[in-house]
Amino acid sequence: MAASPPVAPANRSSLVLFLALGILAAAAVAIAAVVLKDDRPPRPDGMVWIPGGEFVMGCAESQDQDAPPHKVSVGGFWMDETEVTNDEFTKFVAATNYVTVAERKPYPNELPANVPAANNVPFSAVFRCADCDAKSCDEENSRLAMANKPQLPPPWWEMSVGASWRHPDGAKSTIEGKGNYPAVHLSWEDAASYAKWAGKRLPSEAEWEFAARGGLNEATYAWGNDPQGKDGKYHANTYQGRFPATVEGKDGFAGLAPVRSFSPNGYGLFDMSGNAWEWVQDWYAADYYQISPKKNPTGPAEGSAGPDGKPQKVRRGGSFLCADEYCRRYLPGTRDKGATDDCASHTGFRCVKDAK
Ligand SMILES: [Ca+2]
Repeated sequence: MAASPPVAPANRSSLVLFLALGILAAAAVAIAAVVLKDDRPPRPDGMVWIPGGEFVMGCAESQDQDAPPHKVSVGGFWMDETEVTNDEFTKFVAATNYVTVAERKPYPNELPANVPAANNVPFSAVFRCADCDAKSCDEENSRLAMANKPQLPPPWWEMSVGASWRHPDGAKSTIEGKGNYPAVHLSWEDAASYAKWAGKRLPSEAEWEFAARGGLNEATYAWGNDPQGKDGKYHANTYQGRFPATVEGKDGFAGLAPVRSFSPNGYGLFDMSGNAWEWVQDWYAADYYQISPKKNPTGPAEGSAGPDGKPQKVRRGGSFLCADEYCRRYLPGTRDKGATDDCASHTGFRCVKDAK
């Protein structure tokens, strides 16, 4: 039987070269793994990393609750790229059978003596306006405030029976085909319940504003200093036209828009200006910016009372109803507030998550 032929010298040197290249390639992979090592956990789905840092919080053009602008720093955190959508909120409700505040009877235990039983039905506030006049509403409320009397709710809010996140424009409307729209008619209580279920939390007010500015410290808008609509460019879903009666929709939307309809800010976040208001964790006090700590402020210990006597939480970012002539609270340094059971067709939220 013939012996196996010896390996030819030429084949032997090819083998050595092949082995050497293999060792070099393995070393390169090992070095790259060390150099590119990232201590952060993997990116949670639908969230972006907000690096944290120092910024000027508040609004330079404001004289009241948004003043004075003051330096604040926050740590890094993950934040939802978009407002929580109808598809996302549907998953939460399917998993938990959660019933939102807008879907509950307002007086579950005991009716006040002046409320007929037939009126104890779930409702929420829907923006509805045929011939409202913002100027006369403001004038009337100024007169009532001067007389030390309770102010009237603006006439463009209809207390709509059956309106909820499932029926955003009233009982007969649906969210069919609107899975990628922000979920609205959600109270602070609803937002906090969702966040807990999702293993997330609501942002502090300072975290929210740091994120909204997208790294453009002290810019007027979340996208820089060019006003909304300059040269026909729209950066956010706000209100064009004579508020509240004549909506022109020049930005492409007369009402809510699907999330991601406008360009993201510098951190990759969508709709931090406009579209839907977003609840944050902090209680509200009008004078908080005068006494806020500089590092990771988390708001006052309790909320100041609103018109109905209930303590209020902060909400941020403005909505599709922000009109320059009436309300510029889509600016990143401005604020609004409401009781923990307030719900309306322009309010939703988004969540954040700590890096563990
Ligand atoms: Ca928003």
